[in-house]
Amino acid sequence: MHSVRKHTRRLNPALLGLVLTVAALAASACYPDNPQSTFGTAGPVAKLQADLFKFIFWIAVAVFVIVEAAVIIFSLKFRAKRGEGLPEQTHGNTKLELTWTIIPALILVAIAIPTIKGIYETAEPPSGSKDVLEIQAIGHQWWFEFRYPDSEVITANELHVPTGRPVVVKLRSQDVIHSFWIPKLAGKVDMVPTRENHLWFQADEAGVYFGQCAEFCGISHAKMRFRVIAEEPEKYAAWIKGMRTPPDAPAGTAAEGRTLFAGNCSTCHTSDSYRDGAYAAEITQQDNRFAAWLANPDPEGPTASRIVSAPNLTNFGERITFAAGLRDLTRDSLVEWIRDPSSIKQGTHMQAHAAVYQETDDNTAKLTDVEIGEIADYLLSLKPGEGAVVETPDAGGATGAEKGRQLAAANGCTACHSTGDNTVVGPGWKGIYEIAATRRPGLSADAYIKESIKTPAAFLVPGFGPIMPPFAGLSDKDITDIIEYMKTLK
Ligand code: HEC
Ligand code: HEC
Ligand SMILES: [Cu+2]
Repeated sequence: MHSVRKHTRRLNPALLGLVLTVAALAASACYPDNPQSTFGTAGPVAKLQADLFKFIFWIAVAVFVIVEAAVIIFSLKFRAKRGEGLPEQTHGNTKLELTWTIIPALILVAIAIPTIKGIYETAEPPSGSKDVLEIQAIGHQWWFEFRYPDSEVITANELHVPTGRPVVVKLRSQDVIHSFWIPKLAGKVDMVPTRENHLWFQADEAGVYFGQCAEFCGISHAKMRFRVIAEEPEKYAAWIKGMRTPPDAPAGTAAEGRTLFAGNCSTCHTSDSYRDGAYAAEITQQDNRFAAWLANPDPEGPTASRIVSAPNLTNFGERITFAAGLRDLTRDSLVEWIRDPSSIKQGTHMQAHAAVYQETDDNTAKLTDVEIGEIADYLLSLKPGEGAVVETPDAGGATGAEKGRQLAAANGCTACHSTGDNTVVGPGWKGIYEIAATRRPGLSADAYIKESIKTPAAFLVPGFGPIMPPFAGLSDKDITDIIEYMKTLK
């Protein structure tokens, strides 16, 4: 007993070493060159936040040193001495109490002033800044979607921004609460379903910055990352132009891959947002899916159906990473992902919902190695081609049946409906106009088709479930064009 007590009283050098090592390791995360360190700031917003942190930190250090020093000095100086009785008992000291109330109040005021100023300065770019770029970021389990409304570009997980230009990011979520954070540039601000938050930042220097979801959002929360690619304005403009340029037709294995992709992957993934009208169509489709879920929440989450929101893969071959910043984009890593997404990221909605992973023993893709390689080759071939840029936006052009055909493709109708009489997900559209006239007594073919599009649940074709999302965003004119197109499908 005696020896044990003696032992614990001495400082154990091994333990001290361990504590110091762990502390040093933890502190090394603050090293400014670390990709997620908030100290190596690369723009005005992050700098403001870091400066405020340092200001408060040094005040806290001063308070700590003064208080601890007083505690030590007083306990040494006034400690009980042998033979002394109780010290003199006093109660209250107005002067002292006023002092230690006023000093902390002054310290809090000193902290509050720059903090409140900072809240305003991080909310909006300085007034008078011109040429502010607006981007929309949407959180999904477990990836980030980025939309550029001015250029009608949609992409995922890699946010391209021009250097030296303020960027306002509108933040939303289509499932749970996420948080948007780019340690070296700005953050964090929550992405909350059904409401819009925003933040702004500016990248002063070109570079690749790490982003991370900073609000626990499910099993793969830690694997929900992204990259900010800040580049000189000319390079940024070239990237936007590239995103509006279709790739050249794939050849060889990539051409085989395109067919496999269309059959297995394109129900969820869009890969052609350069097409006229594709930007609006993709957003309408997603918003409808989310609105339908909000109106009638499924306990399994907004992704209970077979079609879930998925990253837009337009010109995917240009990306440097994928799977929400988890892997560098290489053929090998892509093959690994397609074969078994959970080997890279657990719980993806891709593996949980895509037909190609269902009903196998280990949930790996029902595709041969050759087929998986072909799909990877196709995805890697998606780069801006030699063809012309598709100018944004073009409302004119096609009318009537041709416009209807384009609308059906752009809105994803053709992902579920074939033009033959076979079932893909919904009934085939062969002879649909004649069939429509007979479906609901009292409803004309036109009225029935309109109802089917706006409120599909009002009547279910026998043998089918309530899978079709409502397309509330289509105008009467659009529906007339779709009906014109349906009349041609005899
Ligand atoms: C049921 C809908 C669905 C289907 C079908 C589907 N995916 Fe996905 N895919 C997703 C979702 C959701 C994600 C995002 C996963 C994550 O990061 O959590 C994703 C992510 C990806 C990514 C990474 C994208 C990025 O921006 O980093 C690639 C590449 C990909 N899928 C390829 C495919 C291929 C190839 C197929 C066909 C074999 C396929 N997907 C089928 C839903 C789907
Ligand atoms: C997610 C798959 C899916 C998508 C996308 C989809 N539909 Fe459907 N559609 C269905 C299913 C399933 C049915 C049958 C059940 C029902 O009546 O709702 C159906 C039924 C219909 C019907 C009635 C068919 C009949 O034989 O009576 C019409 C018309 C229709 N869809 C039009 C469209 C149009 C136009 C679009 C695009 C704007 C579209 N659908 C998009 C799945 C889909
Ligand atoms: Cu998240």
